[in-house]
This record gives sequence, C-alpha cells and structure tokens, in this order.
Amino acid sequence: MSFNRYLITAALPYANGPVHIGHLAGCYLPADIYVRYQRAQKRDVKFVCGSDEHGVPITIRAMKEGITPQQVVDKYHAIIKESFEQMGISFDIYSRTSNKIHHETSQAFFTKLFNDGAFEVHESEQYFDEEKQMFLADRYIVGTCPVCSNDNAYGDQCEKCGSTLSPEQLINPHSALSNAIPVKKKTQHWYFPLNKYEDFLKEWIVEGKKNEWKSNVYGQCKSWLDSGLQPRAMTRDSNWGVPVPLPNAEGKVLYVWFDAPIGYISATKELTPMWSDYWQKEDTKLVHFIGKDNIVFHCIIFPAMLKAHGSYVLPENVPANEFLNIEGDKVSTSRNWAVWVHEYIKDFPEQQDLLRYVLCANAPETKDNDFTWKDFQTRVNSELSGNFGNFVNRAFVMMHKLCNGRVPVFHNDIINDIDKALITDIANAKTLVESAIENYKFRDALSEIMALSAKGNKYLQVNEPWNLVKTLADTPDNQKRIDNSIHLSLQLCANLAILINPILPFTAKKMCSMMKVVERMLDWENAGRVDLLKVNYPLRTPEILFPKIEDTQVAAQVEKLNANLVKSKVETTPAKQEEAPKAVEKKAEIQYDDFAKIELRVGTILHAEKVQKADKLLKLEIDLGYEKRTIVSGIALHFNPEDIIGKQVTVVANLAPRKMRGIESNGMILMAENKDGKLIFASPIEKADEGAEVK
Ligand code: B3M
Ligand code: ZN
Repeated sequence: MSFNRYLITAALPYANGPVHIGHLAGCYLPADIYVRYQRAQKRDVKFVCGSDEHGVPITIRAMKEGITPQQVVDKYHAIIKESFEQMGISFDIYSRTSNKIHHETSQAFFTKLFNDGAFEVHESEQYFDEEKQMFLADRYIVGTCPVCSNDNAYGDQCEKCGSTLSPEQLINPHSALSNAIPVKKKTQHWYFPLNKYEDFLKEWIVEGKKNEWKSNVYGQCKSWLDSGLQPRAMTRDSNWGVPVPLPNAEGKVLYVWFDAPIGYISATKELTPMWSDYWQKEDTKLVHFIGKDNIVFHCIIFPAMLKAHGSYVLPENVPANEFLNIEGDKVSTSRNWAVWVHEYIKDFPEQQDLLRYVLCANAPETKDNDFTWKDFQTRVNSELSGNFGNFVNRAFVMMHKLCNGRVPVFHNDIINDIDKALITDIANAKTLVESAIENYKFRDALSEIMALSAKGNKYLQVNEPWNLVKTLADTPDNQKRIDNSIHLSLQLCANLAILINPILPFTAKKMCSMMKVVERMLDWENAGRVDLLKVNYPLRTPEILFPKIEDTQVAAQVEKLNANLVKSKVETTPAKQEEAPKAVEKKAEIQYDDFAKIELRVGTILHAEKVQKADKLLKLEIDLGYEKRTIVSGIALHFNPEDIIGKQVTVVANLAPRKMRGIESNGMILMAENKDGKLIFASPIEKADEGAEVK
C-alpha cells in the first residue's frame, strides 16, 4: 500500500502535572523524529497532539487546591505546551480537550454510535458521596483493612499488606474526599460491547499486524484478545468532562478514554479544513505514538470505536515504547522521582539536543531502560562531543588552517580507495538511516549516523592532512591529498547535518549556519550526495556544537533528584487516572534444567542497614542456617531497616557475587512487585528452617 499523506499523533498528556523525560522518551521524541524525517522527505504530514483535560484526578486536584478544574488544566496545559515547544517537539497543533470543537466532535461521535444502536445500557449500584454529591471510584473510599487493620486501606487494595479488597470489605468505609460514609446508589451507563468487535480485532491485528507491529505491542494485544473482551462503560457520573449528549443524562459525562482519542480528530479539525482527508481517505498512514500503558486504548478500544463509527481510517501502526526509569527506579510523580522537562530547560538552557540525543540513544524501544545522569554525561562527552562534535570541528578547523577557509577542490585524478570507501559509506548511510526510521527504530538510526561520523574521524586519522602539510615542499602532490581529504570531510559534515536533523534539529541548524547554507539543504533527497558544498565556497569558523558536561553538574542533578524525593509512603491520589488493567507480560518458556540451575533457599534477615550515599540500597545480613551472607538489595525506598529484621525471605543462593557501592553482595532476595510498584516479601507462608531449599 502506498500512502499519500501521514497523520501522526502523540498521546495527549493529562493536564494534571508537567511532563517529565520519561514522557519525552516514551512517545514525543520518537514521534517528532518520525515527523521531521517525513517532512524532510517532503511528504504531506500532520502532527497532532494536545492536553487531555478530563478525568477524575483533575477534579480531585481542583478540590484539594480549592480551585476549579478549569484552573487546574489551564495551568498545566500552559506548562506542558511550553515544555514541548522548548524541546523542539514540532506539533502542527497542540490543542486541548476542553476546547469547544472537541466537545462537539466527541459528542457527535457518541451520538452517531448511539443512533446506530452501538451501545448497551446497564444499571449498576455504585458508592456515592452525599456530601460532595459525587460517585466514588473504589480508590476514593478508605477504611480499615480487614486483614491487617491498617486504617488507610483503599477500596481496591490495602497497600500495607497487599490484599486486594472491595469497598464492602473495609471496616468503617469513608470517602477520601469528605470523610462522609458512602452510600450505594443506582446509576445507569452506556456500555460499548467490545466483545462484539473481537472477530474484527482478531482479523485486523492477529492476522494483519503480527509482523508489522512491534512485538511488545502485538503481544499485549494478543493477550487481551485471548482473554476475551468485555463491554466497557463509556460514560461516567461526574460534572467535569464532555456532557453525554442525550436527554436525561444530567450529571453524566463521556468516559475520558472515550473522548481523549477523539481529541486527535478534533485537533486535526482545528488545524485544517482538509481534516477529513487525513481521517477518512484510505491512502492516509495513521500512526499513534504512545507509551506502553496506553496500548489497549489505542489498539483495541479506539479502533473498535472507529470501526463502529464506520467512516474513519484505522491506525497503520502503534509504535509504543516501554518505560524509562530514573537512576534505577520507576518514575513516580507522587514521590516526585522524575526529571521534569521544564527544569531540564532551566538547568541546561539551549541544550535541548543533548537530552534529545541521550533519550534517543537510550530509548526504551524494546524494554524498560534506565536514565542516569552519569550516563547522560558519558554519552554527551564521549559520544556526542567526542565523536560527532569532534569530527565536525576538526574538518572545519583544518579547512581554515590548510585551505584558506574555503571548500577545496576535489582532485579526481588522485582519488584512492579510502576516498571511494567513504563515498560509499555516505551513500549507504542514507539508506540505512531511512529504513531504520521508517521502521520506528530510532536508536538504530542514530547509531548509524554516529557510525558514519566515526568513519569520518577515522578517515581524517588515516589521511593525516596535518602531517601532509609538513612535507609539502618535497611532495607538492600532498596539497591535492589535503584538498581531497578536507573536501570529502566537509561533504560528510553536510551529510551528517541532513541525517541528524530529525533527531537533533538544533544542531543541524547550527551546522547549516556554519556551512552558510540555507536549511533547504537539509531536504532528505540531498543525503548521500558528496557535492553539497560548492568548491571555493567560504565557510564560517566552527562553533563548538556540544558543551562538556562536568562532574559537578552530574552531582548537582543527582542531588536535586534526591532532595525532591517525597518520602511519603501512602499516596492519596493515584498518579494515573483510569488506568487499564495491565495485560501480564510473560517471559519465554524455559526447560526444567534451566530452572534447576537456580538454588533457592530460605533465609532470615538478621541485620539490615542503609548503604551510605545510596538511598535505594539496604545491606542485609541473612542467616541461611549453614552460613551467614551479606546481600545488598535495592529495597531501601520500600522498607525501613528495623521493620524487616527477623523476616524470612527466599534467597537466590548461587548467584555470582557482585560488588555494589564497594560491598560484595552474595546472592539476591526475592520480592513480588505489585501493580502500583509496592514490594511484598516472597517468603514461605509458614516458618521454614533456615537454609531450607525452595524447589
Ligand atoms: N492521557 C496519557 C497517559 O496515560 C493519556 C493519553 C490519552 S491519548 C488519547 O498519560
Ligand atoms: Zn491490610
């Protein structure tokens, strides 16, 4: 299928907080790279996004801060929009779902489905807060845990003992918003029968997308489809959101995951009167860039809605990324464990490309990845400056020294194999980068570009123009060699600018100014050519493209992270709204022999202490009966040392020793991680002998 236009969307961020670098790495940066590349290819592309301004947590935040939901979203919409602009995320439109056009568009969508009989109405009983006059999601009911007597258990779970609960099980249930005792109240909602779309989805995804979609995306969809789909309520009881456009539906709004994806359509409408070409013509390539927690909504629910509506194209691809952790720990907005984009911009003004580089080089494309400031420093200093920046700088400096600041002529009569090899490498790089980007492999694209610049460095190293000049008097031919090596190096610089432009647009722009070329040179069709810079053309003195990151900057950032960390254990509001139940990610099957290699034993924690300058680590002394072990474990943010002494835990006893912060760790302890990231001891239910083997 060939496409005549591209519609690229990036997930609409919730306007209840600023964006962090995990958001950038997850979807905005890859989407922007893809779009900038398509634009350089001169394709017809629209890039739409906006703030997702509905949902319960926004109303709750407003209530807590004593302001209106509109004030909450106004504040964060502005901050988010500015962060994106500053990072060079080049949306054609950044809209918002509280706009009138969005209310109208999503209501019309709902009405069409309603008129077609696509909904089922179900009545159910839900808890209601009479004081606040609102229905309560389970999470907003608190009470005493029937299992461990924790007074702060939620209506869906006790975070202390980990039990899954329902509001009925709580002792003294009360509303987290008003403390009122919730009462049951009947309510009626419109359900979208996803089960009726199973056949369509199976055919479309399982048969059609298996080899096209990323395996993490396909895998999640497959497991959703395998476990069977249920009707899902598309309306909620609330006074904040898009009102349900039906008579007798007062106090009801569209479910935030019903209206939010329609936000892509509304934003396109706002952008161009030709919006329907992008949404309704079959030769449009629609691509949704998202994070992995949004897969089910974009691959199952929204496509089923589009299908039910009937007149829209379906996404060609949904290249979802995994998560980016920070310094070894999951991003948590409630604990403030995050690197905020607006803060990065403040601390590293005009250095957007450093972050773009690191987030692309380390993008969580196939698995969760870790961002550390140390790695940021290494990548910037040794890769970006040491390789790319260094090459460009050397080529320019030498041109000024040895060729009068002008592009020297290329002498075809003395072209050699090394020149030819570089010319081929330049041509090949275009194809390689192109195919990587087309296939959403942005890390690969970047590493091809870096490999090309490394070849440039090597080329200069082998040619040694700085030595050739020393023997110029004896070997006049040397000037020709100097000319050729610098000529080709400069053509390579021009190529690097074109190739890097989608990823590091600020750098590409600087390079254009150094080369005194207009930005049209960056058109993709120019890549691969070695005649981009005209002979005799005077070029500017080089600018240093990338600064060095100092140790003190790294230390300051790490300190800032730790200082901002909120040590609170109990979250009062979930960080996320309307989360989808997660499809379980399963590992590949193993043989018994693989399992039998692991020696698991029960141990008792004798002693636990914090590891200095490592706020995540605890140093444990564990009694295995036949010996005592020191094990360093990354659980310090979850447990106080004094609370775990005497606990039994399962130990991987034959794990190779590993040094952590100078302490040798001899084994590992097993923990279960709950959905919300809380750790639970994986210990025997009954007391076992120290050293008992688990098998
Ligand atoms: N607002 C983003 C999130 O999970 C959610 C995306 C909507 S995309 C239509 O943060
Ligand atoms: Zn409990």
